[in-house]
Amino acid sequence: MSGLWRCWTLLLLVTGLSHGLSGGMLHPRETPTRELKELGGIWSFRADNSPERDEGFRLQWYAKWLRQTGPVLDMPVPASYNDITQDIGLRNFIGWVWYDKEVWVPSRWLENLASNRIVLRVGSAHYFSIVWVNGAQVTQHEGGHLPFEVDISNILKDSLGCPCRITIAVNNTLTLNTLPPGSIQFMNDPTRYPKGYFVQNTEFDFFNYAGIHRPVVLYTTPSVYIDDITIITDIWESTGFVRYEVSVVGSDYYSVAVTLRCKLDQVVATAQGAIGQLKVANANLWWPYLMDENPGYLYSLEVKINANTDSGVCEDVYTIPVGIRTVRVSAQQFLINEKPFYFHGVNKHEDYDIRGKGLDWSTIVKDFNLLKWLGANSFRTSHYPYAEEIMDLCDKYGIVVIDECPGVGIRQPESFGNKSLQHHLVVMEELVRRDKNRPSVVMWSVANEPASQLPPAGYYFKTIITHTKELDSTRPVTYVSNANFNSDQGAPYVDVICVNSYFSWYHDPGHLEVIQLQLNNQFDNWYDKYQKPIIQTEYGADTIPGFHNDPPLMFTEEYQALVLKHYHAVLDEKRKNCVIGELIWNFADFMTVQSVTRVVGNKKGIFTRQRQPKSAAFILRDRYWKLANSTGYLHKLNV
Ligand code: BDP
Repeated sequence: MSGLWRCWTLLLLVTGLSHGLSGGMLHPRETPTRELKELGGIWSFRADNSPERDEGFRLQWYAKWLRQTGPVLDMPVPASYNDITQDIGLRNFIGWVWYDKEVWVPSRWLENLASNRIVLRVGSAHYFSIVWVNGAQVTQHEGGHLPFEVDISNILKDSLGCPCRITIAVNNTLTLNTLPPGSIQFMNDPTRYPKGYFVQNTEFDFFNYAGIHRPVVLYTTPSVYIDDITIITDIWESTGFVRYEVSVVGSDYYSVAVTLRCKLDQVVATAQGAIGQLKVANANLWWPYLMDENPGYLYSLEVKINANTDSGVCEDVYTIPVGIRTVRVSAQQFLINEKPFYFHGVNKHEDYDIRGKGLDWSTIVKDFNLLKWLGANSFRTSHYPYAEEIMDLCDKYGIVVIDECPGVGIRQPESFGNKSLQHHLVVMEELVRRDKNRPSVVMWSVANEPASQLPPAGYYFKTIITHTKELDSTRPVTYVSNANFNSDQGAPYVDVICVNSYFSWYHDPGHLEVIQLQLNNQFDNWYDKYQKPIIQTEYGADTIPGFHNDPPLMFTEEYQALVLKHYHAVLDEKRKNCVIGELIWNFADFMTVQSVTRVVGNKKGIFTRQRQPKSAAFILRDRYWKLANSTGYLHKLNV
């Protein structure tokens, strides 16, 4: 076992991962009682290139400014570090990298620590993170796509007048028990590889970008504060119901008042108490994009608490958007507000050119504009949870989301063992905790293309799906399969069958003429066996923009267009009974590991990585608007 590996495993043992979550994970917002300070921008950065990747820990890089430990780079946050420099070594780096930043915490925050808390929150950092403030370790987190936070008030109590040093070490090493899984392979043949040479193997098809990917912020709350809010909505005739539960930390003696306002800021309902229900007469429902002239209608729920503390009355206010809608699955339909919903959308990636997976507002807004242009009403967060900033816009625009956890590439038997399972359960807890109140999220996906034909997959997926339903009884749960319908062990437990297939690409490459036969059989087989609605969650073809050939050849724009047309012919027949959706693979080209089947990344996008359309984008656009029209809602929009 090498040092790198040991370093990683030991850390997990020493620090002891906690299972079962406590507390909420509300998105930090400014309110009359809360302030927020963004810590984005340039951070100091240093990769630990020591053979064991342990120099930073041995020499305690967290105990001083990183620049005092050796040479540092300027690194943007949020961003992946891989493509920022010209250094191929950093692009492919595996192990610990270190970030630090000097932060001035506002004096008034520090002067009010008796009645206020200061919380440090990281939107996401890939994959394992340890955080120090002024040299003291304050938290750690496993998992690259979900937020974590820590109350740092105590550490800061003597910091008035001094800058504060925030240090974050991030390790991108994946093991067979991480999500996604991966493994380090040491190349021990001295005639072919230098001493200590290793590579990281993964079984998922996107580049393992790493670093601090989402915003790092400091925010305040009063010492008695709203820790979590859970909202469940229902509809009866024209009345909407908003059930809420507020959890408060810091005191047992408090009162809760909630106020629901419509878009015009008028109060539509109020209630008192930590648990309750609001009734909204003639409710404006939350509808998906293209199903109503006002898609994504959001009310706003203001939660206000008052508590008696030693230092007087303490008030906290938090406001959360609320979409009133229901979701239900029948044998042949996916119903939103009891109306059949057909998913015509895309799979995406968080993949933004040189920023890698770092949050980037321009790309986010451009992508939503392209989705609207395309007439897409939905996407799957393939293959990991996306930034909260993206999810906010899905809620706002009515873009329906299948919210997928990072359970991608679960292919090795060890990744179905108890250790992996326990971690997967925690990840689902974190995901549901973060996204449970989002109207746009209509289904959870616990995995993509696992080796679900393996015997332990049955127990594994039964356990995860059952647990997810216990966490959230209001949404269906699925995972995405590419296994044979007869041998898939987890399919009995899903609510919707989600299948990926690449006929005429990975199977029978070049043979467009077999698509329709094979696709018909695929749907018939799954439906006959399970009588559950089916989504074609992936289909597509790699296409180099500007490559043309007629008759169509693989990799040309003509070939991609024809793959789509053959799939669409079958989908049009099957959506009359069992098929409830189609999601193209992929919205845009994206970066992958280097391999002989990837030409500077995966080229199955209907848009390039720079978001320019290939021919297929126009075909899909034509189709999606027609599909929207056929649902009968579009006439209201006059389009
Ligand atoms: C599917 C995977 C997806 C890949 C795609 C492809 O789910 O992540 O990118 O194939 O190969 O099997 O393009």
